[in-house]
Amino acid sequence: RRSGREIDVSLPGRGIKPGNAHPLSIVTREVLDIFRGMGFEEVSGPEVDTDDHNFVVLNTPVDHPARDMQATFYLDKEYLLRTQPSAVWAHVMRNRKPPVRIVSPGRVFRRDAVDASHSPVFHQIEGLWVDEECSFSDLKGVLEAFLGQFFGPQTRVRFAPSYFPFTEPSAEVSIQCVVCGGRGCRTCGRAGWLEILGSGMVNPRVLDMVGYDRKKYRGFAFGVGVERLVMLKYGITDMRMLYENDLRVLSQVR
Ligand code: 2NL
Repeated sequence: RRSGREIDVSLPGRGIKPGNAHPLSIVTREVLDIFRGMGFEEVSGPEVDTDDHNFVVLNTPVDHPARDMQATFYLDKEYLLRTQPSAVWAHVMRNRKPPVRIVSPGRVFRRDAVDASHSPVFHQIEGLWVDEECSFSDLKGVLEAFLGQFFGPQTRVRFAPSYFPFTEPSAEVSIQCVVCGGRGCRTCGRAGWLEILGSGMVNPRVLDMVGYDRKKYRGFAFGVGVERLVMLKYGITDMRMLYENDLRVLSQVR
């Protein structure tokens, strides 16, 4: 009788579509759950930290060549946007004695140009286990268990020598390509293997710097890029899709 636009309460409602967590959040939780199952405790820290925590404690002093590759965002002489979540471990290790078994997720920052596989802001998860008995076989066992749970029990894992300032020896960890099964394709660059994790035995110099006795303790550490895991798990070929918040992409996940 008035405008003809009254609400017709007899019509069915429009319905509310349930939302879902962002793929980066889903995968981060999944990874943390797996490591929690192996006794790792989650520790997070600030995205702005000191040069000391981000670099010096991790055996990357001011004149170290590895600093060049990091192209870091400095806020002033002392503070910077962290380049790795393990910046928080300096606080943890200086305040507790081993055993320390922690895993740290977080946003990290590097001065990189954006393309299909690079972003100046991305996400990593790093883990650390320092104990009296903690060997390279423990490192292999823990990382194989993680990759088997994340990618499936049939996953083939490869360890190869590598270098990081904070670990010695270091190993890069690859899985057989989930796209081509190792035959060689675009995703794995015809190698048949995908590099997933960086890892190694904690450099004794890191133990010295946090006041741990290098004769009594040793440990291993690892780092994994969350974007990489998400892209492989969901078949996303351009990393920018994870930052554009396009529901046509995000609502396909779970
Ligand atoms: C990578 C490499 C890695 C670590 C991170 C670490 C931290 C401390 C001591 C020893 Cl305090 N290690 N972190 C070690 C090895 C590899 O990440 O390529 N991540 C995506």
